[in-house]
Amino acid sequence: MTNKVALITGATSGIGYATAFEFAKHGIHLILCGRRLERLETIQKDLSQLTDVHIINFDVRDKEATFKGIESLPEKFNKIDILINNAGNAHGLDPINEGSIDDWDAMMDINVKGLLYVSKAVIPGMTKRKSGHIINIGSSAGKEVYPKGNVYCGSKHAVLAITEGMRIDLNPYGIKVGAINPGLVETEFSKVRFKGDKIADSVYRGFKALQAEDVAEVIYFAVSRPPHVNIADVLMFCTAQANSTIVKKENN
Ligand code: NDP
Ligand code: 8X3
Repeated sequence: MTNKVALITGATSGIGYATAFEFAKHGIHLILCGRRLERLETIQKDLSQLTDVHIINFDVRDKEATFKGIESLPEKFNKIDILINNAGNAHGLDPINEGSIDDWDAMMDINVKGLLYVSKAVIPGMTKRKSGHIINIGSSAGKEVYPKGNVYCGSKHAVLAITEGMRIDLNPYGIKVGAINPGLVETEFSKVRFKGDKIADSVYRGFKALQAEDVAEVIYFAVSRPPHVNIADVLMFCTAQANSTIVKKENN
């Protein structure tokens, strides 16, 4: 994998950061994206001991900044072999009749439209070179709708549909496309969803949730398969989780 270049969105925490670290261990050159510049700079400093790292600081909702950041990559990083569309979050957990429009906008704009903007900027290089690998981070919420999950589940169902569409349309170019869909992963996800620590701290209590590193290992497995193998779709849960609503907790 040495000398391959991977662009990872949402690399400042959770699954994106763990994937950056996993890729760095295997010598993959990294373009790391996110909104929190200080974190990007710290991660760049740390991972530069393992591989070459370039950072781009933009909000995936900002079309112009997204295109500008990706179009102005230095020569060494401008041939992207692997795109990990990971940036995203849930915002709120409310019945549809009580949901916040700002939360809905955030989820559709980041999880769906942001993924499209980044892909639109990266795909031309891949089609030109007739090679590349795109992994979209979906969710079990993209396969199953749970109570109050409405718009987040909708955004992740869209990610899965877009993944399948990409795989079909990019098939003539030999580009691999797949989705990795985790269940509950203990990251900053719930802090964002519930706007702070109070509720978030209880989400992963009483069972061992997936850790970001567990997902990163599966992502690395997918990108390190031989040229004829494409991992098209993975659903992964922690052992305690059976589906979106059934989780075996210690006090059950
Ligand atoms: P985190 O909150 O830890 O990480 C989210 C990442 O996305 C951060 O790096 C954040 O960076 C970035 N991000 C969020 N909004 C934007 C934006 N507008 N522009 C650019 N970057 C953004 O959560 P996870 O690691 O858990 O989430 C990563 C992905 O995994 C998401 O797509 C999520 O839906 C999915 N997922 C998570 C699960 C879970 O239970 N945790 C389960 C299944 C899927 P910054 O704030 O610096 O911009
Ligand atoms: C994150 C998993 O169950 O919180 O995508 O929606 S869940």
